[in-house]
Amino acid sequence: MKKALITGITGQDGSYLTELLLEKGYEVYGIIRRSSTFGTERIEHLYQDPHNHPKLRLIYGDLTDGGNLSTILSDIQPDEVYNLGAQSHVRVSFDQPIYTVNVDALGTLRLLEAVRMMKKPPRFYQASSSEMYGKVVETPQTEKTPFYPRSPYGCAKVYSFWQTVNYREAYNLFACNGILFNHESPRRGETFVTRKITRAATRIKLGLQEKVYLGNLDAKRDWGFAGDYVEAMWRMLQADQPDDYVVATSQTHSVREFLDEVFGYLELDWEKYVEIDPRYFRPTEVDVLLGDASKARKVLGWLPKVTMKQLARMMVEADMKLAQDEKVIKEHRAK
Ligand code: NAP
Ligand code: G4F
Repeated sequence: MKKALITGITGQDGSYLTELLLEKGYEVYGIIRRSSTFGTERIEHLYQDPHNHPKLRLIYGDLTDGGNLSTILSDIQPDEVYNLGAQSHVRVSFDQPIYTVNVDALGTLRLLEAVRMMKKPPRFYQASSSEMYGKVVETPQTEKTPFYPRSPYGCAKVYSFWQTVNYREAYNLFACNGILFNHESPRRGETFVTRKITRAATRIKLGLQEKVYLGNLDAKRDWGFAGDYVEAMWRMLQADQPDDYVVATSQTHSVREFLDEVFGYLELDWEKYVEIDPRYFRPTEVDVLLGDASKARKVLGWLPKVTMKQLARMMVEADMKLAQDEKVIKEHRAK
């Protein structure tokens, strides 16, 4: 039975990847951070399922603690390591640049060092990002497009990208970068724009909220479904050779178009409910991202299955259930 270790297991991608690896018969180990609340909602259904015992195990750790990462690796001796842990919010990285770099850049280096020190180093996946292209120098973006990051987050991810390449070349590690374009799901964090919109629109539809405050509506993103994208991560670590791959849908849409799709599906006119709040503008913005995933298609046989329109509807339907539950609770309290 193969063993995988995942940092960021409690996040959106960590939860989908855990599902995928358990289905494939892996023993999955996840690093979680100690906090005063649980924070394991996204993997609760997997953890509570008796079929997964003892195949899913959670261990306390943190990307800021290199000694702890080494201990975890030598205790588990995993075959594959997926480094998904990060302070992943671009806007927040302007408020917390040093913390973001500590986790997203140095955290990767700490983990790579722990991997390198092992007698039998595991295969390594690094969660690289389309944010590295930033102020894009060509469209669409491929594995060969130069980086021009536009945020502390983007800069940290560029650092981790090159450390991963360097560890591959210097120490012959099987280390891969997945350059993933934006991917969303009903499990997306509620402060990212797609989920913020689907949460707000469904609550507005049920009379639970009146307005939603957003920033730049002209930004364009290549949005895919997280469930499709974790399959690409896994395929990278099963390939004959380690390499770097763009993972994207090759379609780009503006925030405005996403609003049209979501509010239109709910038969609402978003212009009546959306207000612009400059707090959500970024000091430097990434205006448009569009990926070319033809290498992943050719080498890994990977293709996205869900379009932006299907994704928006999937998220609306899930958030409508949440909003309905909230409405029942609200009405019950009012009695
Ligand atoms: P996410 O939902 O924000 O999850 C981030 C995960 O990292 C959480 O489990 C979080 O733990 C953990 N984490 C944060 N700080 C940590 C630390 N100091 N030590 C250990 N773990 C820490 O992010 P996601 O959307 O799943 O993305 C997964 C990875 O892919 C991230 O590295 C992100 O930067 C990258 N990425 C994402 C996208 C995208 O569109 N989603 C695109 C390209 C790249 P808590 O639950 O305790 O906070
Ligand atoms: O949803 P976002 O916050 O995602 P962003 O900045 O593209 O970053 C996400 O994707 C990256 C991959 O390219 C990941 F690496 C990263 O970890 C994260 O998952 O914002 C998308 C766009 C931006 O241009 C932003 O300015 O939406 C615009 N936007 C407009 N109003 C907003 C809002 N973004 C947020 N979060 N909140 C708003 O109210």
